[in-house]
Amino acid sequence: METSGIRKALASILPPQDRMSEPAVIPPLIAVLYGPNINMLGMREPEKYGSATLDDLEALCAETAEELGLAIDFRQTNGEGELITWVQDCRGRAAGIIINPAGYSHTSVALMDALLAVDLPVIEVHITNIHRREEFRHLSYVSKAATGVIAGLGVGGYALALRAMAERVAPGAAFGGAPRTDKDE
Ligand code: DHK
Repeated sequence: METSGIRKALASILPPQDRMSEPAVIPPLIAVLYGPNINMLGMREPEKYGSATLDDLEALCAETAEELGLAIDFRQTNGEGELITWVQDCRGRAAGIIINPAGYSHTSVALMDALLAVDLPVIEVHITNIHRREEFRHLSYVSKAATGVIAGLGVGGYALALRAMAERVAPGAAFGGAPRTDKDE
């Protein structure tokens, strides 16, 4: 009996979990993390941050991730400790991190250390061009742990960040490894 015949015969007698099926490719998980005051997008200084809300941003990221074959875990917090814990939780769980650390970009050595510790591709995104703004915004500690930085392109910067991330982690991508499947581990 040829292979397809064996498969059909087995499929009819074995319980579903034992059948010889094609392995399903698991989409790489990207953590999309936001720091303080990003929950106020849309009402916060719209002349700088634009009119899109956090919900709009989530919809944009979800749509772009689906198109690229990525899974995303989208979260926002105002707390530095919580943001650091979320970064730590990415180790062994996520394939990459896209982060807008907001005000913590300019103050948090601890957040930089957490991003270095997890050893994942990191893309830092700022809605505004921090280099055209006050001098205290020009330094980002997080940039020292980032693979790349996008600043000043509005919320569209997150779609660009997801595309850049897909080039690194998606199955068969330019910088990616072999696809993970449900038969791994
Ligand atoms: C957002 C913030 O909340 C500021 O603290 C940063 C960043 C800039 C942004 O442009 O997305 O300085």
